[in-house]
Amino acid sequence: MSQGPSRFYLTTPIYYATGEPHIGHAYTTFLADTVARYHRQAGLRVLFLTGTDEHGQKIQEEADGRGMTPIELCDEMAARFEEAWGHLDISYDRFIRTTEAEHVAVVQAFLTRLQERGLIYEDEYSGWYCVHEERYWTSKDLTSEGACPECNRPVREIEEKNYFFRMSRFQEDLVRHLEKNPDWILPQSRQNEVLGFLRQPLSDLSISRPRSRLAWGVPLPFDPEHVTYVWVDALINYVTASGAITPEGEGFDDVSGSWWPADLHIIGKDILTTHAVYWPTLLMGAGLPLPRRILAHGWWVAGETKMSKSMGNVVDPLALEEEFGKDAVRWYLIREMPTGHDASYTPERFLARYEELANILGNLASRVISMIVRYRDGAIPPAPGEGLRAQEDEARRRYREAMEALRVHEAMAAAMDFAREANGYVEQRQPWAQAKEEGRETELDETLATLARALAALTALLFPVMPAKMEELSRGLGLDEPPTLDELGELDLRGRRVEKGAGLFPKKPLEAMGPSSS
Ligand code: ME8
Repeated sequence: MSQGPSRFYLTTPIYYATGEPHIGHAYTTFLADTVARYHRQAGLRVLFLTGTDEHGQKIQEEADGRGMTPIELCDEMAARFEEAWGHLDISYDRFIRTTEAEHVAVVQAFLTRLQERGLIYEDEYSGWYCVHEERYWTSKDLTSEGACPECNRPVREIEEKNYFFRMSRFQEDLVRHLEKNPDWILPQSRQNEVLGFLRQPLSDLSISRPRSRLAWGVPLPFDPEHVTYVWVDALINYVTASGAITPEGEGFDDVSGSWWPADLHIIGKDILTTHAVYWPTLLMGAGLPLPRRILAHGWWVAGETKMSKSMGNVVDPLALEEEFGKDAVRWYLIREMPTGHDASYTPERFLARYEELANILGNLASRVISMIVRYRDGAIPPAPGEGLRAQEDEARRRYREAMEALRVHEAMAAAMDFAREANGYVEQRQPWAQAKEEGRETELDETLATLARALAALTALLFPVMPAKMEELSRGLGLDEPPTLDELGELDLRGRRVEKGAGLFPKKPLEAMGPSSS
């Protein structure tokens, strides 16, 4: 069904069902959506997975605090995420919830497999636990104040019987895998970080909690008095959704015919260790192939500080969307953050990126369509339209190269540079002068055909990041939908009727950013 180069399986993290989707979740999900749409446009069959992480102490405590049962909270939050993603045009193929029966069965099958291979043992655990990160820490991991090294929150001391996975056995195999695949984790700095981490001896991984302390989880198949550690449960979602393992536990020895292994896990850098150390060693333990690539992107900060719910400084993407439209929010987040690095959210930068859309792309589209209406009665002239062909080819080359290397912001910059060149071409050709002077009809035809073609190329390049606006623009050019990059080669626009729209990106004042911007 889904082996070989004609398929692409990509995932986002599954987000905790404890709070509303915020701009950080939206960024990861937009990035994945852009990559998914790019691959679909290139003719690949795509499985794009997202979902919610619904077990563990964090969920249990949040539900208790709200006077709800955990499943009531999860039902409400999963619906909230699905609604937000639907609203923001996320083209996911599968939304997984870790409370689904199929997933619970696959987690149990996975653990049974590890158990049968002699990789699970029982021992006393004593150490520290951070509920917010759902992570175990040793004393030497903690900050000098004795807090969680990841989020700086207080940690709890734990002493209990746990089951452990023999993660340490796979340390050497993992180092070898990283050395053999220098681009396994992008950006490179994250790959180095993981290699650095693996210079210390790797300990075994606690994979369970006693039911007496935490009931909200997947019972261990070999000891129902314990539930599965939520990170182990959560990571396995990627295999569940691939269809590799049946609920009866079949499939470990042959994943062909399923979507496994994933081509790309997109995550934030906060969850690098769980994805680049726990996950591959668990897969090695189960005898399953590893994901082909991991992209660990950077962090959105507000001014100088990390954006987080507890800091009260998270930006609500849906509020921005109401004022500026979803594609402007998608554009800002994808274009502004150099993929893999941190970026700071400011209302001024948001507006600057919006103006880029309005002044360069929106302006080009409205000028070109208006001139075709005024000078050629709304029909794209039957001229070759080759005036910007070299620039277009170069933009496509840069765009493809950047997308394949997952430098998505650079791909978008290449598209926008091409729009700038098209505006420059208008200035240089001066179609209004060509229209006024006798005998320049052929020249004017060529100018307008070239510009119409440039716009069509822009709809192809920008569709993955701004699907709704690029569909609107392609309809304005008399096309049913944006062409794919491959279709551009043979695109014939001659005689197509253009249509003036309402303006793609209406001008907005700074005040539109809300009170915080003044
Ligand atoms: O960690 N900037 O879920 P989560 C950029 N359930 N990205 C951000 C961000 C920010 N300020 N804040 C959040 C979990 N993110 C686990 C995952 S996967 C098997 C289990 C994004 O709800 C980023 O992708 O805390 C980060 O990795 C993810 O949200 C964490 O989401």
